[in-house]
Amino acid sequence: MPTAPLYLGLDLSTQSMSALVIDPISGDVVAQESVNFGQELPQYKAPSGFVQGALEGEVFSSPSMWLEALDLALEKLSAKVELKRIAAISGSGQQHASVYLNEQFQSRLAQLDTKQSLKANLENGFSRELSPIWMDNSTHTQCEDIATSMGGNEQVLAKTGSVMIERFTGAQIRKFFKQQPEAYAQTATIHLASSFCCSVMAGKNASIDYGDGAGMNLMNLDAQDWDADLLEATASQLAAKLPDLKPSNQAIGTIAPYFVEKYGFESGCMVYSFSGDNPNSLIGCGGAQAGTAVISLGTSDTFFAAMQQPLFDPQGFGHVFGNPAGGYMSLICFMNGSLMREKICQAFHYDWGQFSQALTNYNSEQVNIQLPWLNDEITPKTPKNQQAIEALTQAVIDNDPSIIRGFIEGQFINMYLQSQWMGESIARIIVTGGASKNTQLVQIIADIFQTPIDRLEVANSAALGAAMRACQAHTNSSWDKVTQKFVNFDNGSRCEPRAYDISKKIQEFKALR
Ligand code: XUL
Repeated sequence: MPTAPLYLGLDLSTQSMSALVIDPISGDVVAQESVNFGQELPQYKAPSGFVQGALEGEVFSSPSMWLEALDLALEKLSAKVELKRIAAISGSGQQHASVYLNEQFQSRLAQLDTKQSLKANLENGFSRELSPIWMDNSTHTQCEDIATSMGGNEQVLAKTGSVMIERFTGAQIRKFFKQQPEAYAQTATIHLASSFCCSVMAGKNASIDYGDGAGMNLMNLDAQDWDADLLEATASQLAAKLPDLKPSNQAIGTIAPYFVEKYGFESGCMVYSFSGDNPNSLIGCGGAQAGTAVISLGTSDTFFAAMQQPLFDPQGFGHVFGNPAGGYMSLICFMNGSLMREKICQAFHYDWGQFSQALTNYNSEQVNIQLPWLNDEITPKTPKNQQAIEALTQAVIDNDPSIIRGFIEGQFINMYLQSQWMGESIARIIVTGGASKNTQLVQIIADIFQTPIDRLEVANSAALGAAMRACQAHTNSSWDKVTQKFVNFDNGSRCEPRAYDISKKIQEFKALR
């Protein structure tokens, strides 16, 4: 009996490289593998996948580490599934991260040698060893420069869907151009993490899709093309260094022979454009159409939803990206996500079980809402809050874990307030990411948003979304059909909203600021 084709989704996230394979006949995930950067590639000295730079606010990751992880992930996957059954591949990348390649990159890509690793093949292809990633907020000056050249942030917002944002790629490129002009001049191509990984899989330069491209402050949302004025305000010769912008279902080509010979893929296996992790998660969570919002509880927390028409956040903290299924998606990103929850857990020397208990066993009289900014926050832009830090220290001394609930309520009241500009009516929320396993925490979100919350069977919604995009592009199926087939909810785990006086809580929250 002939075997059915399978689809592969890759996910290059902050902390790991994952691979997930889906079967369109059964609708099941048939194999999953992941390489944790910190644990499996400790030589990069990046326990959580990133390193701090020498200057305040700089955060980098290593594209060589990503390449090593890609080889490793495919090697592990090939032991689990016959890779010749994969008909098409797509992928996902942490958003905004930029990769700087020299003249040699393209020719090296075209002749990858199977006797060497990807890292060794491409090692002389970079004009910058490290990539600034989304956690970098060192580009305040460059944001101001570009906004001023454009006649103000309102103009940038109207063109790109976001005001100038420190972690977005445009300001990062300008910083490189100004601070390392020679290395910038030697840069032939600038990729995003997503389009870099896609180029490697296809053995040739890939386009950037509208989903991830919109996170650069360089793409004109209306024209769906690079904005000439923004390119000029950012860095010289930039148009020549950027790949084309194309829809998310763009066919890039067949897989590079390297992967055929080394891991047993079929030479006809197609590679489709990669996209950002949030646009991929939108698809993987079944949010391709408006009405469903997604909350991703990862290193950062994000809130996003499909949008019929682009609508901008008047406060400037939110973003509009391309929806890989067509149209647009909104997004807000919070720095005080899991890193902040981990800080609280560590302060109390708790494990996650004890943390969850503190969220349920509480006396409502004792819970005081806290500002959730134990680290600097971007939504809204605010430095870490000394009062909150001191309150946490005091609660640990007093052994008063009720503050944990105060922090978590504060965290999601902030998310609720910051999501109000989106204007879509939300009938349900899907939560994904590591912390979505925590039922007590998810219940608090359901109460604050007064919306039922579902969880997926699959933990990695970005990799699932990427695999679904490969399947949709390859079979030309409707999004409804693909969503119905692959997006399965963990039925027993729905959280229905309970009574919650949101107006009173918002007043309490606002009084703290
Ligand atoms: C979104 C953002 C983060 C990264 C994390 O704007 O910066 O969610 O995509 O990978």
